Amino acid sequence: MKLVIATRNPHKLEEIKAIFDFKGLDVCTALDFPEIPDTVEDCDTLEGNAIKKAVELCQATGLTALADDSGLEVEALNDEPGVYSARWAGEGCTYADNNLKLLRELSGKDNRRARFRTVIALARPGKEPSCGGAKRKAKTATVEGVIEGVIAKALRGENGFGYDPLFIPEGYDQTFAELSTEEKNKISHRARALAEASKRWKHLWVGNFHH
Ligand code: ITT
Repeated sequence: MKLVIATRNPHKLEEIKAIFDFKGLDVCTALDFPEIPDTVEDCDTLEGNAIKKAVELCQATGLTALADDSGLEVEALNDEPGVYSARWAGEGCTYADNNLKLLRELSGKDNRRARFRTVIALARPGKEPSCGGAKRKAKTATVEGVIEGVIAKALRGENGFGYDPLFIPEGYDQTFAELSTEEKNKISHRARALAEASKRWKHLWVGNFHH
């Protein structure tokens, strides 16, 4: 079965490819379809955006599509930036801009608890309508992964991406950016969601040989 991963974020792709068991799958990514426009992530939930990304790519390619939408939820900020994590400091902002904004917003606050959440959506091609022109249908499902932690008082570490230099996972002293890639990929929100995805959906592409 051919599966397309609905992201052009190289950091996310690297993590997904390192964690997920793609045995039995012929895998490609949104980078293999440069002519297909990026999904506008305008839903107000991670789940909505993950489904939208997966469905659009599934419909455009006719392939089964897997999409990840992730965000950082900070308790003292009413779970912001959440679904707005990528562009929190403004359109075209960098990871550094977002991290500086986070430090600013939390300065003087005692509660630094936060969690990373990933929702993964799978969209499978449904039956194509017999007359041309109409969009292909898609069947969807989602799984989720969460890791709790706290926000550090200063940026630490060079690994990972995004808010990693500020996120200290529960039970650790180091930030995600100070842990090795292997260590992050064992415990992260994305790893947990991908483990669940593999458990839930593996039967779609592995086995069935004996039936
Ligand atoms: P795609 O939509 O193309 O997949 P994206 O960068 O927009 O890429 P998300 O919407 O899922 O990805 O993620 C929103 C932001 O959340 C992302 O830009 C990072 O700043 C942050 N983020 C997501 N996963 C992260 C992780 O594992 N570590 C640190 N920050 C992360």
